[in-house]
Amino acid sequence: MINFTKTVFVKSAAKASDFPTDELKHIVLAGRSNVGKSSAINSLVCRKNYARVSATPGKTVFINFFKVDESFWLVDLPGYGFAKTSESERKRFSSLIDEYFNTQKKKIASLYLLVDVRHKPTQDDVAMFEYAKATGINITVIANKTDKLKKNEQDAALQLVKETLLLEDTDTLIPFSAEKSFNRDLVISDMLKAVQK
Ligand SMILES: Nc1nc2c(ncn2[C@@H]2O[C@H](COP(=O)(O)OP(=O)(O)OP(=O)(O)O)[C@@H](O)[C@H]2O)c(=O)[nH]1
Ligand SMILES: [Mg+2]
Repeated sequence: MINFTKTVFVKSAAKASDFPTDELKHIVLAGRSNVGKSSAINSLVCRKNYARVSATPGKTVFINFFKVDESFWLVDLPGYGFAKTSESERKRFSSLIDEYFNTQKKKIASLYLLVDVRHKPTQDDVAMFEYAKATGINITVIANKTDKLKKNEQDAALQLVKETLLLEDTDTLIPFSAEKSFNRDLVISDMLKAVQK
């Protein structure tokens, strides 16, 4: 059984030549800046402040590679859609992300698209979802920050995520809270299934 608490941070990649060259599979976390990708990694590995968590969004500007129990790569992509990022910075990391997908696609076991359960998914979220579908990348949607909603608000919020991303019955949507580690086990078992396939 792969043990998530045996995770080590290996490197931050600023360019394609920094990407891992081994054959281990990749589990990728993608989503808007501030949605909680780094926090989700902290929750999964049971450590606080392991993956960098920023109060100011747009801080993860490199692709961070964590190796889980010598078994697969957990990949923290820089968040998109942060308005205050300069045009040149935005271009730099969107080309970094493009390069990542173009060169690593075959190794991606699954992509986890994090969305903020409180908000309608953005155009960028829809584009990321469609990209994964069109490329044949296995995708799971994680609706993060459920702790910020009341129980009776959650169903409608999840429904809005489903409708906006045009999820089909075969797609997986997991309500999650990185803050409270709600559904951590479910996310982990989904990831392990993808890696072991
Ligand atoms: N209440 C609550 N806050 C959360 C949750 N997940 C993340 N946050 C907060 O949201 C903010 C952004 O979290 P990050 O994990 O840095 O987000 P990110 O997606 O890695 O952001 P970038 O690195 O900029 O792309 C931080 O203040 C977190 O504490 C959650 O499940 N619940
Ligand atoms: Mg981050």
